[in-house]
Amino acid sequence: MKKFLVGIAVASAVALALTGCSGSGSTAGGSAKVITVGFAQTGSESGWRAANTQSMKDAFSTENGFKLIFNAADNKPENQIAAVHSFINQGVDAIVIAAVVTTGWDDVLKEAKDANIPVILEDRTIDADPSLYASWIGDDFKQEGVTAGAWAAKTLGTTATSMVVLEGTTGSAPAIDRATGFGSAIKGTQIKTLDSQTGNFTRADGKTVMEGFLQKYGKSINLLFAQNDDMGLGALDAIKSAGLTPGKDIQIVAIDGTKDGLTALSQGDFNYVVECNPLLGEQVATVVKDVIAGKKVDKAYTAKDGAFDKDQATAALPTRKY
Ligand code: GZL
Repeated sequence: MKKFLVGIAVASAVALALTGCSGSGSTAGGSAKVITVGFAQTGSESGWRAANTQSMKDAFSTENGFKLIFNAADNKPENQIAAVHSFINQGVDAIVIAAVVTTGWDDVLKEAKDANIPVILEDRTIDADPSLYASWIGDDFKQEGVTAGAWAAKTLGTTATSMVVLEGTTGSAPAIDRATGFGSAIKGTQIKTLDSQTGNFTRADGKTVMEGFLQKYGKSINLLFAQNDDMGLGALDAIKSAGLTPGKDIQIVAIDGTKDGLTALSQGDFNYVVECNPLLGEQVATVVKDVIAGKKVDKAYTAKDGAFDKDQATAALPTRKY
């Protein structure tokens, strides 16, 4: 599994684009053939998703030799399957998928394979025969969970701690893997889970579910693990409305590292934020061009992720790209 530094990927992709020496062969006049790509995005559920979508649209530009057909599925798996069927029927050159959930992909991916249309996964992984897709580009969700859990274990593990969890989209790879990683990191500590429910990676649902947790458990909650910044940001409203102080009465650890999440951390509302880099577009575009050109590509490209405490967030904010 290859780790990539977005900076290096950007340099190589720009170099390839400038020299025009990538893409599927060349047409008369030496210009590369336009590559038509169908992109099945989850939807627009979070700040992270907005940054990921922009990164993909920037990379799959006409200047870079692409025609992008973009579909946002409103986080409905059935909409995504329909979008991929449509891309196949349109005869696109390649399909990129950020899968809402991990299951239900084999049949439509077999259709893409039968149509000789390569599939590349970005962001989320799926449970399907690996021969049905050329490559995956994304972040290590399990490690993100381990990093968040290790902070919780170090900070609160030796005192009786009651935790509630705002889970991501049910059945999605980040929700599954972050929970696994976090659970492994707090094993054997005094952190006990009071409740765990999905907030669908959105602020609105994060607030609603946190309101329910507060009605049920009140001041006995010491820690909130929000599987993305947006649900944690929604929970802040609920915590403050309950007359409690986030970051103090209830400590909060979240994952994504968006500007809003790092701002909450810098202001003391959050206590720790683990990064999940959404700027995947350049790497995905490079892999698509290589696949179309018949070059060998790795099965997985993993983005580098960091983590932030209050001071690190304050230092990072002035130049934060998303
Ligand atoms: C993670 C990505 C998740 C983010 C959420 O790579 O799939 O989906 O953590 C987003 O913010 O909605």
